[in-house]
Amino acid sequence: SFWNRVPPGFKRLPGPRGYPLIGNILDLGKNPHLTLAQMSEKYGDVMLIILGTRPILVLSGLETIRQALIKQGDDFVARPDLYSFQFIADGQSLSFGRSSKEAWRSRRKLARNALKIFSTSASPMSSMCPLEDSVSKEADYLIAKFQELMKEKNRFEPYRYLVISVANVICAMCFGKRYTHEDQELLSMVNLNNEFGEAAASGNPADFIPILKYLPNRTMKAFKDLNQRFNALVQKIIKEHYANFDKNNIRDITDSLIEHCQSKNLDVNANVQLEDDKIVNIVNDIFGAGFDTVTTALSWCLMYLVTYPEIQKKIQQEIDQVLGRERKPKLSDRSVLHYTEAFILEVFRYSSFVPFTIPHCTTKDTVLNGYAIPRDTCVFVNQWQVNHDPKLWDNPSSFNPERFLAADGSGINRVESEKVLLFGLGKRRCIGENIGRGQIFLFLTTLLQKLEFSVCHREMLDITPEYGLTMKHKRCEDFQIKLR
Ligand code: HEM
Ligand code: HJJ
Repeated sequence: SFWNRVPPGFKRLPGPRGYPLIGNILDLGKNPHLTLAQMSEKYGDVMLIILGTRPILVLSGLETIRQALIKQGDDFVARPDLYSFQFIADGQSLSFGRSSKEAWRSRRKLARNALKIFSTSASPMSSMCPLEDSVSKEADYLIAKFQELMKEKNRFEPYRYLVISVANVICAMCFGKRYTHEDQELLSMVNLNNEFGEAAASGNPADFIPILKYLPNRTMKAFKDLNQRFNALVQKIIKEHYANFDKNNIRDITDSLIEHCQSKNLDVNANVQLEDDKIVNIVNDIFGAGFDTVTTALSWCLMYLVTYPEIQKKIQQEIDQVLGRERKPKLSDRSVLHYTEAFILEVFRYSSFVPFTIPHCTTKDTVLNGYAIPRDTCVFVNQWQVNHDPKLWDNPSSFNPERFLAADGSGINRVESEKVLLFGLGKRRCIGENIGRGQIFLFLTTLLQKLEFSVCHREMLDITPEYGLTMKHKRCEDFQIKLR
């Protein structure tokens, strides 16, 4: 194969030897992010593994990843054609799909614009920004719900309620709609045990071992079902939007995408013509990414708050000092609540709950760190490795928010905070980063201003991440709250 014929003048890509037909798939084990981080110590920042019979380039090290995704961004901008991705939004997903570069670029731009209009830019109707408005409302409902649950059962599992509250924020932006905590239609979609993240994770065996497509496979079955239900729900909501569409009253992101479909026919300069459904189904990705990532992040925040009560106290002291007990947090408070920001950054770094980016793919033959890399090579980017690299961090395995505070007490240490890699980099980097960070900050501060979190059996807390596109912890039924 190509891989045995290294072009003259180039080094052979380093990596472990694999078995015939399966390559290194069994070497990955249950925690590919840990295994590949460990392997990178031996083989370096650019290494080659084989999954099934497919060569995979694995990137580690912040500088190497910056070189690939930023400086050589065009060479690494595509997505590979993986089996599991064809089930996401019928293979038409903005994030996982393989449309032409031009089509992807204009869809990405549409998505960014829509997000900007319906998140943080002030609407003419309200003096507040929609994100602040909507998180404030949902967090208040959540506080009331937690109190109710304490009265009924004296302990509860928070994820199941958190996910509805977070989904409601993105639902308001996408669909102008909100659901109750008991709504079965939404719950069946969002209150899952990572059926999406398991199948969409880097290194899913079904993507690399052809025969697994034909054998019964619980992960893939659940994944296909979920995507079908997800698409059906979004399609239904889109239909309703078409039925009541009024171009003089654009209510939400779905309306703004429909409006674009109707006006694009006049846009003779557009370099690509997208079909209408490829425009409107952008909401699939925004909604899916929007609830899953933010809920996971907040859920990790709660786990670390109850694991480290003294850290929770410090955050609350900062909130008391800056906001007091009554004033609602605003996005602008992010620049003042330094310790809270440091805590969120440390949750991002330490949990690294998005251990790999979505896989990338090379668009042409290229060279990275002196290694020749052919066109159409699948690339895994190990974010977890960067966030735990002993070359970058003091004591990477200790949970310590203070590492992000500037020594002179002036705020967040920019150099340290910019080393945290969780949203990808370059042309494919997350388009929801600002909304995600903002929403996490607003939920967390609103909850901690009013509530103190604890668990009844702290010695039994299990905060081991379970591998996936987004990593979750086991559900914990032992949460308790006290009104402050
Ligand atoms: C892509 C992380 C929140 C929308 C990504 C990627 C990562 C990521 C790692 C892949 C980058 C790559 O492939 O190189 C996160 C984290 C979040 C978050 C950690 C929260 C803490 C959000 C939110 C939205 C969103 C709130 C939407 C409102 C997207 C989309 C893509 C993406 C559409 C695909 C971009 C593309 O392929 O061009 N995100 N995300 N994300 N994210 Fe996020
Ligand atoms: C989805 C399209 C979905 C989820 C999530 C749970 C789009 C975390 C990283 C990137 C975020 C990008 C996206 C994540 C998944 C979709 C998306 C769809 C169902 C889902 C690295 O978003 O049709 O269905 O269930």
